[in-house]
Amino acid sequence: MQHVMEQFAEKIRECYRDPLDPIATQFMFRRPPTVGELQRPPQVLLLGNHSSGKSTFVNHLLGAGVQKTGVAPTDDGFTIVTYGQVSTDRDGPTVVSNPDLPYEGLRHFGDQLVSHVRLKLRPAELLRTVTLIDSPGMIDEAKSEDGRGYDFPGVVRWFAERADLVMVFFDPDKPGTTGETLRVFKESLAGIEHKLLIILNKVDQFDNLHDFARAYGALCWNLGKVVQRKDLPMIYNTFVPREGKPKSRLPMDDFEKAREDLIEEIRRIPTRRMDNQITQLQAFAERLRLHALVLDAAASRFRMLRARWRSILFLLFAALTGGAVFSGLIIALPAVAVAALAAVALVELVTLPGAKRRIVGRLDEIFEKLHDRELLVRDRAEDLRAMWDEVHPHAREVAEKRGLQSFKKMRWADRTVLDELLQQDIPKLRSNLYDALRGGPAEDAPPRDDRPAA
Ligand SMILES: Nc1nc2c(ncn2[C@@H]2O[C@H](COP(=O)(O)OP(=O)(O)O)[C@@H](O)[C@H]2O)c(=O)[nH]1
Ligand SMILES: [Mg+2]
Repeated sequence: MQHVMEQFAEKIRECYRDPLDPIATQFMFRRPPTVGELQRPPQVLLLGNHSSGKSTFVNHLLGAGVQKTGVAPTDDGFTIVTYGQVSTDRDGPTVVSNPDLPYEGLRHFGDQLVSHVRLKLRPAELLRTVTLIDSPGMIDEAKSEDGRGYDFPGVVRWFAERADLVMVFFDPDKPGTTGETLRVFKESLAGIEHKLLIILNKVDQFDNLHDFARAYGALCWNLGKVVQRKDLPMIYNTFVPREGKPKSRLPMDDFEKAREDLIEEIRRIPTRRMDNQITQLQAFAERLRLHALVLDAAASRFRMLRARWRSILFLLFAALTGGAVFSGLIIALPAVAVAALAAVALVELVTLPGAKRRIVGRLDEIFEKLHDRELLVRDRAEDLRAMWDEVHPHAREVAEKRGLQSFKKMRWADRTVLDELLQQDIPKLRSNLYDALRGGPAEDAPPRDDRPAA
């Protein structure tokens, strides 16, 4: 399976390399993800109150005592647990200064954070495909926020953006989202709700169903205030069995099942990641296409206008010179030359810049015109408009800063390749991925016709 996934990854990289990167450069669109970003191993970030059972869960997943656990706040750092044939630990400064590891970006959060980062290499099978990141417990008191000495929500955001799954643990003692947890939801997890898995952990601690229902209700109530989604995310109610501990009084079967589902989600990450990367590729290509088409159309409007003005000037100059020569008024030629120069200056310095500003101000109209047919289809119209709203500010900025005259005309071949990529290649890549997951033909399967053409 790993080999098949590697083939998909290579195809995705190929699409970025050609045609997307050259077109993105030509129209100054944002850069595609780097090879390093595309190749980084799938990651799971574990967040939650201190003592909510994150480290215990990590140990359970790996079947080994990798992380220290305990009721007292034993751990105040970020621990990256990844695959290594020999068990070794590396400290923060070594981790962030190693260019082969994808953690150099953490350096700008300062020495205080770096000294709280640790990398553990362990020979556990699961780590071959997934990297786990255990985090310091969030503290539910407002005043504790300054105590860490680094930007905690910022660091969480950094990890969360690069993770494929973010697990947020709550426990019976603190099913609320106050203090730091609230800040983290608002500042670090906004916009990545689709990666969140919410866990009400340690359910074996409840004495009765009534207590469980109260805690579950409190958690839902609190999440409703901070998670920006129309529906409530799925909550996994579970626990990690520990040796020698008394059995819970609640029937545990469903909670055991939830833990199995959770672990299955983690095992599925490599394929989920590939699916995400195809979605990311499609989103990039769709936005690049909009950006490039609109700027190209604006630039050609401007070029046409400029050509028209230049021919008017030329004709005017030719007519005046001809008139002067034919009517024998050679003496008037210097005056004609001065008038021509003044007209050229007026057009180049006033009229054309004004026209350029007007065209840049009308990108919306150009977008509407280019997509008039597509915009008649209702579902498509909403998506398209939302996408254009996202792309517009950058397109406008580029047009204002670079000037429309600097864009080379978009080649017809590039346009066709972009359309083919969106309408055929990417949907086919996705259906091939689904086929491969089902164990069917991985190569050159025809696109499934129930997938929407992009
Ligand atoms: N009853 C119960 N206790 C748990 C469970 N998971 C962890 N614990 C205990 O809770 C305490 C804190 O766990 P730990 O994993 O260190 O929490 P962390 O601070 O989130 O990493 C430890 O004493 C664990 O033994 C669980 O599912 N049920
Ligand atoms: Mg811990």
